[in-house]
Amino acid sequence: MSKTKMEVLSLLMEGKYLSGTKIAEQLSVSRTAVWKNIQQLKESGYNITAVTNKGYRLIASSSRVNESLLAATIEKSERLDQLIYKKTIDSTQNHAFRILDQYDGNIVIVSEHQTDGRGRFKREWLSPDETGLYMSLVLRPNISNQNMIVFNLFISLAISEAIRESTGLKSGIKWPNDIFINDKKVCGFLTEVISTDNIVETIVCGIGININSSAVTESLSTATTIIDELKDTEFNVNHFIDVLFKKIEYYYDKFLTESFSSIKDKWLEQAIIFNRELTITTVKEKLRGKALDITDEGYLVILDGDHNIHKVISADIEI
Ligand code: BT5
Repeated sequence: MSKTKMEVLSLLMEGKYLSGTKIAEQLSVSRTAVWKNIQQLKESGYNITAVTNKGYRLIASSSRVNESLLAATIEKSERLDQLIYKKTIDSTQNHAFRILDQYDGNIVIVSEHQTDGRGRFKREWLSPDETGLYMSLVLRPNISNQNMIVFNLFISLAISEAIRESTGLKSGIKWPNDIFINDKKVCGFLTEVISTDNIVETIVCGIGININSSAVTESLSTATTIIDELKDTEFNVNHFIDVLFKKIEYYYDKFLTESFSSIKDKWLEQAIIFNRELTITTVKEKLRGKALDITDEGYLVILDGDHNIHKVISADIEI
């Protein structure tokens, strides 16, 4: 698909009416070029209507993942090379490990239903059908183990920014691997790596995002969904996916080329672990205290009740 066609599609993914003039302006192309690209998109099967005085609109269910829109999103990505979409799967994370040797380059596996979704430390990740977005990214960074430590900081900012930008909701980052809205978990992610001789060859990052309300998420008092939080405001999952992958790509690029300090201010702005009493469980100990800072190397600095400073690299945090 040509760059302009992908850009036109991307604008239309929001599901709203857009005039030819507006699209032409935003993409700095002529109105005729917009018209031609729309015709070609229609010929390739995209259902686009045109209404006088309103403009063009892409007709696609806004609550279900549309496979061809997802494919178009991945096709325009400069970092992601291969999409595997499965309506149902045991776990996108397990599938990633099964197939990662079959493809070179970066892969993304997306599903709408997992029968055996997992969190960290073999915990369960509830993934009922048609209620969430479950995906695993297989990335080949070729960096040292030391540089890997800050990966979750970049990914958490990508996810939280995508939620904020496409919904207007004030999501927040709960270090190390959750995204919260109104103090409830809307997304969890986990990062696993394959490394040899101190070099990370493969990252497998699994991301689970609760979209639609379900009996399962309702039964978890600590969980929420985007739709629950939005109440009656419209939400388009295909537009959200488009924004999410743009953010992931942007922050993955930054992760490869820049240090954490380049995004630290933005990250701190969205972090929800500061200025409150925390219970922190690491592999070594359980602490109560307050988070003071996060270092450029990705360590969280904790001040406990006895005024001792601890630097933790990974932990479970209760807020
Ligand atoms: C996580 O683990 O939060 C990482 C979850 C990663 C899930 C993705 S989905 C795509 C990919 N494929 C997989 O199989 N996994 C990844 P953790 O920090 O261990 O949190 C797990 C805990 O979150 C559980 O023990 C529950 O308390 C809670 N939980 C389970 N399902 C949830 C849900 N849908 N929403 C919110 N909280 C949930």
